[in-house]
Amino acid sequence: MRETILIIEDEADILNLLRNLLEGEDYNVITATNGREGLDRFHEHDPDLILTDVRMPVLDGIEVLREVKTKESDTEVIILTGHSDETTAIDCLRLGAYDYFRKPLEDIDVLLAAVERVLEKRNLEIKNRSLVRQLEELSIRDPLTGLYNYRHLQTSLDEEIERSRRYRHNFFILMIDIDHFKEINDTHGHLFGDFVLKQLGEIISVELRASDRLFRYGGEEYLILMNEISEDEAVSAGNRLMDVVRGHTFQAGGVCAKVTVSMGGAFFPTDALDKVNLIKKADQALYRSKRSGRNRFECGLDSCDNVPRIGYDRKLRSDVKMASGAGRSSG
Ligand code: GH3
Ligand code: MG
Ligand code: MG
Ligand code: MG
Repeated sequence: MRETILIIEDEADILNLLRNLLEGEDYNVITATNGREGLDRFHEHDPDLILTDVRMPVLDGIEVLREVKTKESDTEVIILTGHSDETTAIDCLRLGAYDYFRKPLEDIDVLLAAVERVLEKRNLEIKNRSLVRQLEELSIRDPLTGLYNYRHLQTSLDEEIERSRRYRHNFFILMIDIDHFKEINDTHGHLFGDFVLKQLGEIISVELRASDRLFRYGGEEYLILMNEISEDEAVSAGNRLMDVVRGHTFQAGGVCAKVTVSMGGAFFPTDALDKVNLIKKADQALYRSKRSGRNRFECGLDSCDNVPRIGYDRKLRSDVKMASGAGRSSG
């Protein structure tokens, strides 16, 4: 790809010399004759490099440099100065210019080498940054399903608890475990099992709001983090997910299978005030779903053990609330 270089220079002969030179090296060259015009070109074209004079009418090169460097742009700047501007040139380096050259430009090859070098450096930096981003992204994903992984769940929960405490928000976690998944593997093979894990992640994702986050919690376990949600909304979301899974048929390689899931949910802060206990509450609710026959959704009620553990149904839930007098706040 051809790099774009913006030359800002008020002396026409220097401007033309540089333009011819850089075009000769196959760069895409744009020009401006003062700092104001130069900044306009900069905003329009987002050039890779700016070669700018210092002393110019309307707006000088220092101001151009300042503006470019405050814009978090990747644009590099090389300064062209008159002989008397040595201290200015050094100031420019401090402000983030890559290099400076004195006019008249005596050794054009040195300037061209600097242009080549700074563009190489810039491209390398951009590539590195994108690699770092890719690595960061990989480190928070589960390779099979592409969902967020267990490690990312831990940091996300820490952050969510922090935020919810500060802004007095509540949030909900929903743990999902596939029922008798071992049988899927045993009957149809591990590859088909992998396919089910992946596709289940996909059909759950479709149902979620943009602000919900879905994690692969473990082997055949998922966890959804739903923020700023009322208990009623969370219960409907959970019930909807149960129905979506019940209604789905997994089909691949001539095999057709249906699965069910058991789910357990817990609210912050009504069910627990910290991460460990919140996960424990959801896990206990999930365990109750399993124990009462699977293919069910339960929520972590307050730890009072005389409260009957009832399958999650909106009406039953409010009956439980009234009967137990637990006085949980919702919303
Ligand atoms: P339950 O209803 O009690 O949850 O029964 P289950 O069979 O789902 O639970 P169990 O914990 O006995 O078995 C989970 C199975 O999930 C066993 C394990 O081989 C399988 N599993 C875990 N991770 C993967 C994976 O990445 N791919 C496949 N195909 N299977 C996996
Ligand atoms: Mg000038
Ligand atoms: Mg399990
Ligand atoms: Mg299971």
